[in-house]
Amino acid sequence: MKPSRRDLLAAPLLAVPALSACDRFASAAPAQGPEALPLKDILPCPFGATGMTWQLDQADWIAQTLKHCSQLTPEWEQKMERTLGPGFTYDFEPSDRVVGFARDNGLRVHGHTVIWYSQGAEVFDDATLPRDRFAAEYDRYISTFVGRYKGQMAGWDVVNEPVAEDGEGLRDCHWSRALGMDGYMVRAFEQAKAADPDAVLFLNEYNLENIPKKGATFLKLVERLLKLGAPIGGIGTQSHLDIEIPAGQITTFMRDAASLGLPIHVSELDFPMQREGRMPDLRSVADKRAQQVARVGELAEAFMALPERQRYAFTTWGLRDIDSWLVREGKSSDSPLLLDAEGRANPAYQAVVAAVG
Ligand code: 9MR
Repeated sequence: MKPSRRDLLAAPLLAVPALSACDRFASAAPAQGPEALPLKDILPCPFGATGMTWQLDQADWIAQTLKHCSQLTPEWEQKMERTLGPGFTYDFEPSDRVVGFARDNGLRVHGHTVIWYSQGAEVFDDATLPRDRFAAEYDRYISTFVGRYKGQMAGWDVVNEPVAEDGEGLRDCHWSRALGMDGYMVRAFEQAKAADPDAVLFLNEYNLENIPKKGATFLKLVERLLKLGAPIGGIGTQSHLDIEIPAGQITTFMRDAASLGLPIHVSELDFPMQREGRMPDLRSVADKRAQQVARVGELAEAFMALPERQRYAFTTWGLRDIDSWLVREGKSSDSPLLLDAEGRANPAYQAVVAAVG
């Protein structure tokens, strides 16, 4: 006979009469890490994480953010999917809220992101919009948006993810089709520079450490754009780390990047133990954890070894595991960030602290 709902609800209490309520909860809880001292006090550079409007109403997120962070990156509010409406109308209100929160609490803000291949195609339709209107609206968007926060932003991801997925060349997109492959990027940097001359302007990309060819294509692109006169002021390496890459690969990329002499931003660090689309990993949790800690430690060491003027900031994409897009979207549940749900130190936190020395 199928148990009734009433039976099921009563069952746990009947099954474990010898355990107190406390014991039962304790056995289900994961091992807790040690207390995490404020990262902004430990790191020799700004420590950043992301913020979104709904988090501004959460007391625990605010407390942890103010404890650890000296910089904030809006995770979503500054993307065209939020800021740009039909007919080239703008709505910067959510962006204003995140920037205002940071300003009121003494955090510097890193803007993310102005021009991104994955955004804006519905309004900037390169098939129907005359080329001169496209170019005029492109300029107006960048100068209006960046100019709105003139003097308030530490830096901006002006162009995000321009390199092809596998690192073979650059991405074809509505921007490149209308304004030219290098042309759309040079133009975006020029517009941003004119709108806020003091902000550090970044070219931001992912998988640079994970796929050496992509790292090389990206650095060649930076060099070429600089020669073309683009006022690029910094390199953003998102560092959504693949913890399985060989030891040394991260260090090599960081050294190659550093040779350009620009400030570097570890801009979106996270490090899931199981990556989407991979075969299930049958190694023990301890083995995977050791691999995760080793790669995060390598990244932190390579970054901390940079000259001070090249360490723009060290930013994780979310502060605690529960703030991670990977956890929110069900892509990871295995501590992809430095702090656990309660703000205690995950093993990777210790690796970052050790890298500081
Ligand atoms: O974490 C972000 C998620 O909440 C958004 O839905 C998504 C689309 O706007 O973007 C995520 O952040 C991405 C970032 O902007 C660029 N690099 C990859 C990040 C993770 O997908």
